[in-house]
Amino acid sequence: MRTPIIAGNWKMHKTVNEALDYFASFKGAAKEGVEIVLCVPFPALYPLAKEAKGTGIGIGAQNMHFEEAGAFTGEVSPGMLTSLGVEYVILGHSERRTLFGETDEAVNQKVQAAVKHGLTPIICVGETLEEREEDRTREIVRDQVVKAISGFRSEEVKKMVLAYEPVWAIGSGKASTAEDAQEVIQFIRNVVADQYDQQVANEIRIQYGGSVKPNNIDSFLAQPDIDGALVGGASLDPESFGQLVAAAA
Ligand code: G2H
Repeated sequence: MRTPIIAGNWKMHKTVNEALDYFASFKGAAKEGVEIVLCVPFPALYPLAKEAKGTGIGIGAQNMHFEEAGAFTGEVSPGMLTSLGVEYVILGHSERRTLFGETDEAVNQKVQAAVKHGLTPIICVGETLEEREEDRTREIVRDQVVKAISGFRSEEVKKMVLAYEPVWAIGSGKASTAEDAQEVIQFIRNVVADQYDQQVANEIRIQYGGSVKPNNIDSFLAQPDIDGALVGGASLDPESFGQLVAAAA
């Protein structure tokens, strides 16, 4: 019932030429029944959005400011993204939260701005290793989800994408087990049901992210509440990312 969504998060990798070379070999990977998104660094957005037209592959940014315009040196607004043909934006990635001080309140403001501009937000939540060891995973994740998605209409929430990314699994090669990820993602779905209603919870897509690779993606996709993956390292190579897309088709 929910279309799986496989999103690549290139983080701060690839020049424009490298991005174009990648896209040339990747574009044939588009498959029926799976939504594919490439979230690339700002300079590559325009050239890739132009190339991606009509291929069935969506292009996303990895961050943005929530204001329309103004004296915010170094920032990019939602309207600037949509003017390039960008359709998605990752918000609240743990690297933004920990390295750049992004708060839950800022994430909520960014989600509001994304929705207003018709961008699909991919909202990341997840606990640190310390929080997991203190048995606070549910409390942390619940708090992040509630704050990020508060103040919307049900119709808007249904179209959002959530990504559960345990911080300890990011780029560490140490993925969560599929069963543990399922448990937390089912919990997140219940949080959405509490905040809105069961129908919204049934329709919103929730990805797993954190060291997803071609050799472990099947176990995640086999879980009833996991609707795809947000992939960092393994999205940098067009062949492995193509394998991840094929696994979801
Ligand atoms: C988590 C993920 C992409 P990786 O940050 O969002 O990265 O797959 O390299 O763990």
